[in-house]
Amino acid sequence: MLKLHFAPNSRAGRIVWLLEELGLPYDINKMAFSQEDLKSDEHRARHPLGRVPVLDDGDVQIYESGAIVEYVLERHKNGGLKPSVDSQQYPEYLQWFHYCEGMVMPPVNTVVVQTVLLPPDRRDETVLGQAKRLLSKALEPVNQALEGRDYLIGDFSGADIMLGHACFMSNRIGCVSDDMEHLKAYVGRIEARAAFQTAITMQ
Ligand SMILES: N[C@@H](CCC(=O)N[C@@H](CS)C(=O)NCC(=O)O)C(=O)O
Repeated sequence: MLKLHFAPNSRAGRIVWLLEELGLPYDINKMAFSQEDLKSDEHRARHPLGRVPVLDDGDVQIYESGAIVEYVLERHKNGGLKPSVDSQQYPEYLQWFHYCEGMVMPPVNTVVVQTVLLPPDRRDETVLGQAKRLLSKALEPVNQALEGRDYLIGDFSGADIMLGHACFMSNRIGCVSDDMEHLKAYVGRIEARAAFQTAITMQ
């Protein structure tokens, strides 16, 4: 049985979303999003930086949300929710899948650090402003790609689990402007998915 090490309001939600979309059974180790839980010796033995998500699958233990999504799709869904390697959609799938952690999440992290995680006296408005501008620029091509499409490569795929979740987070922190209409509509479609709702409300 798959076992997910989870904390609420984190990228671990991506893996709950994935497993729910796929209908795969799983156990869950719910931790608090706290130093006490995430930086415990027990959790650092799973992830050296004390982060989530981490997935156990028998003898396998794996971290990095993107790697976990790929692992589950290949090992447990026979390549489901991803286009075949020789299809036209495949390069785009790879691009948007990796654009998530490569381009969108770094400024999302900075915005969260500068607005929530740091105590007010250590926040820096300049750093926050730079991160918001960078995030807005990073989201513009996503908005354009979604014109006339329901999901990133047309059909719902693993790329949506990754980048769709990052778009949801960007919207939640107030960084998707109303003029990014395709992106706004996309976030709405994601939020309407039952599997996503299960993931995002899990505490
Ligand atoms: N690139 C990693 C990022 C993992 C990560 O930073 N997770 C955050 C939650 S979204 C975390 O565990 N933060 C706890 C901490 O920094 O102490 C992934 O995609 O899994």
